[in-house]
Amino acid sequence: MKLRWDIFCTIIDNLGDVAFSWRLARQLVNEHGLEVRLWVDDLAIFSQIESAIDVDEDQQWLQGVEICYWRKSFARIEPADVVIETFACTLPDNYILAMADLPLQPVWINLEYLTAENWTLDCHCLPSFHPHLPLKKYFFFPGFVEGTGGLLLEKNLLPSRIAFNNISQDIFWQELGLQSRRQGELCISLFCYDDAPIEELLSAWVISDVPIRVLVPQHSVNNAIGIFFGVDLPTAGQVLQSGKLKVCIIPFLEEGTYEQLLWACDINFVRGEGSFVRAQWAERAFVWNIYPQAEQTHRLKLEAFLNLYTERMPPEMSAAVFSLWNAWNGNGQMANAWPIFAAQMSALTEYGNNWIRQLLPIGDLASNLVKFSRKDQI
Ligand code: TRH
Repeated sequence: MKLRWDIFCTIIDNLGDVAFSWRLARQLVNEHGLEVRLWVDDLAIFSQIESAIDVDEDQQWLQGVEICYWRKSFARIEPADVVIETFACTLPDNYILAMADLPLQPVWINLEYLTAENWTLDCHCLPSFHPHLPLKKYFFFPGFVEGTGGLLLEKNLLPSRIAFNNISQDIFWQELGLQSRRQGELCISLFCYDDAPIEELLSAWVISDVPIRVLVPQHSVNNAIGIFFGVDLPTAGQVLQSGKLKVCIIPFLEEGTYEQLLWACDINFVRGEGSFVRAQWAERAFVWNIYPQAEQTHRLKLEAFLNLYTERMPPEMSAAVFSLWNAWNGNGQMANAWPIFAAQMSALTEYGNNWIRQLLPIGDLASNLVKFSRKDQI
């Protein structure tokens, strides 16, 4: 009999949480043959990353996953064998009571946010006991080193990326309604938060030595781009030009197409968690805009990742990465940092391959979760 998993996801803001949960759910079905029910509390936001979602349906099947609308008034149901609460979302009370009533406790996992901070190694897989019910919940930390849960990586991702050759790239640009890239042109994708120093970055690009084509999937940052070029809010299809810089606004892409954008560009500016991880598998130079948190705790996260990612880099490459990433996250001058970073681009692409080889032995997050859920001691 197939093991049943329930994944619970609340959408706080943005798209990252649901994009992550949806990716995990599909991988558990496709690669591990599990029966997965995904509970999401906002189908409208979900439909922004998965256009096949019917926002009016409380229950629907998509790509082998049962998707359920997580209403506040949650009917009592039979819990699954493995229960995942993503990012410490709070499970419905009557679901928790139903878990406690089962003769065999489900494996209950709180799947945490991604961070490279060392303390996660001490907490990964630790149980926490419910104060008054016979239940325990395990903490599971995604991560970049052995002793963590690893990162989401589908079996076919790296082979698909390798198969994405020059011909596929040309087709990709055509389908976006854009010309193939010109000789010597630098292609950059841009996805970031509103508070990133966009104006400074665009100014540095305008005076670049080489032509730069920037692809911006439609999102809130378009406002800042419009202000920079002195035009009204730019929309998909618009191309804005100044000096060496050409900014192409493209639609917000379907997930698989966004993946190809990351593969087709030389440098990817990414944010949050999802695009940040996918940029690493793309094996390209990338720049991370971290999700801002209260009391600046994101600064520690940024520093922890930078230390780990640059650990095996030569000093000048590491300095270039530190300086641009810090500036992009509000701590430094983009004008100084950009040309130094750009000069390291080819070396960074090569380094991207070393980095992936460092990540692969950890195993992928979905497989690690499945292994953990089957462990005898649980
Ligand atoms: O949307 P985000 O800012 O999500 C964030 C983070 O996950 C953060 O950790 C979390 O706490 C916060 O939400 C609430 O950025 P992220 O994580 O990159 O998610 C965006 C998803 O959208 C990612 O899976 C890539 C995908 N995407 C597309 O499918 N098409 C596109 O065109 C673009 C730009 C992104």
